[in-house]
Amino acid sequence: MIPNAGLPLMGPKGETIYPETPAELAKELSDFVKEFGVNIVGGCCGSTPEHITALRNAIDTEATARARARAASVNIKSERTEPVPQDVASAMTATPLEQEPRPLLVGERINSQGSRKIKRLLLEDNYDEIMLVAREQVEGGAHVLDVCCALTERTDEDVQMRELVRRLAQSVEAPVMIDSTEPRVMQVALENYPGRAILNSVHLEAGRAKMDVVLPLAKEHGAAVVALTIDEIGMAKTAQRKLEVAQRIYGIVVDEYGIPPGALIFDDLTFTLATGDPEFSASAVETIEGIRLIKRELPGVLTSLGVSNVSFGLKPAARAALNSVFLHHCVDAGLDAALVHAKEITPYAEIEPNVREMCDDLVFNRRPDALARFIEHFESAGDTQTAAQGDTKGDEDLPVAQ
Ligand code: THG
Repeated sequence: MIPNAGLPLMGPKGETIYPETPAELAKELSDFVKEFGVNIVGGCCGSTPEHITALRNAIDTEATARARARAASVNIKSERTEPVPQDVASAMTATPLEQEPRPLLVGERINSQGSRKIKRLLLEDNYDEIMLVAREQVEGGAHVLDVCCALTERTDEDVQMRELVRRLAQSVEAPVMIDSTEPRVMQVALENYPGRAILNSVHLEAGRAKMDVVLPLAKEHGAAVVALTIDEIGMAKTAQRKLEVAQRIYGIVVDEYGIPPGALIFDDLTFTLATGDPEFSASAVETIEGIRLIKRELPGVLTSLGVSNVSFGLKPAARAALNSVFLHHCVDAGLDAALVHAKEITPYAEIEPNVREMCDDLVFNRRPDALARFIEHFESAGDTQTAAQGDTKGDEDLPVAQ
């Protein structure tokens, strides 16, 4: 509610007078906050800095009262108990994090560590061409764009990130996901992005210290947050451990910082199935079950995955098939968002039944020779099935070490 400071009156010289005092406006509006749980208040015509100061003071009192009531587990009248679905936003549009149908597709290509082409363009400060990659992804179906510009060759990640989010805000509709390990880079991005972004990511790898730096930024800017299921012991590998780490993170993000559960997105991590390492042969199943557990035990939160990780090291055609099949099963388990190369995702039903079955064998770890059969199939298929190959030429098609 953003009302005038009372109904305007005409003064003796014909001037407009708004009669409500700061105290009156503050009282009126804070009553709406207290009684009806109104979330946004402000002043319109006739309100002065004094009106807003009085309002702020009244609301702060109310916020403190609510926090006390919450701590004492008193359910005050206006407190909402149902998780509220959250949107993210660019300068042009709002995008629900909960897409119907799922998942929210997050374009993965603007990534200095996941694309040789982007790495080269960033080294050249060629932002115009990066914007073309951005638009191409949106045309290919991406709802949100992940943006990572970390480079070992440069020390100005914050400067490049600022330039990227400013340009993205002007030239693409899709909101951004800020992919950085540096809180300073996240801060610069949030301060320069005229929308509601997603931060990618927080975790507990070195304890909670970093979360205590990043979460206040998320709170200040209203950002949504991706949280990886990593703690001091390392990356959680079983579904149960993924849930345990997620529960601990939930306690910090939602209970302590008051970030809504609908703006907390758990990435329960997936590893490549391409190595044949027995330690990881059940990793995709654990990831799928982790998604199911997190969705069941932590109502209102969302889940996300860097889907392409599952196929690192395989040939492009094999990757496209495996990524698509894996994504399908994750979505079945409740996955809400997926970092993908949107245009290379093939609907499950359109994948050849024998390929689908080989992918299922590999994903669900159903037979010891699953990887060998899968690789063999794509070796013999040669390069005729490379419809989903990268969009670059020469060595830019080669895998990038992560
Ligand atoms: N979770 C979260 N964020 C993430 C990841 C995750 N961000 C980074 C990454 N993982 C997701 N992004 C990518 C980007 C590219 C690729 C995979 C994941 C990729 N690139 C090709 C390669 O390396 O072979 C293409 C290389 C090229 O074009 O040069 O596969 O898991 N929260």
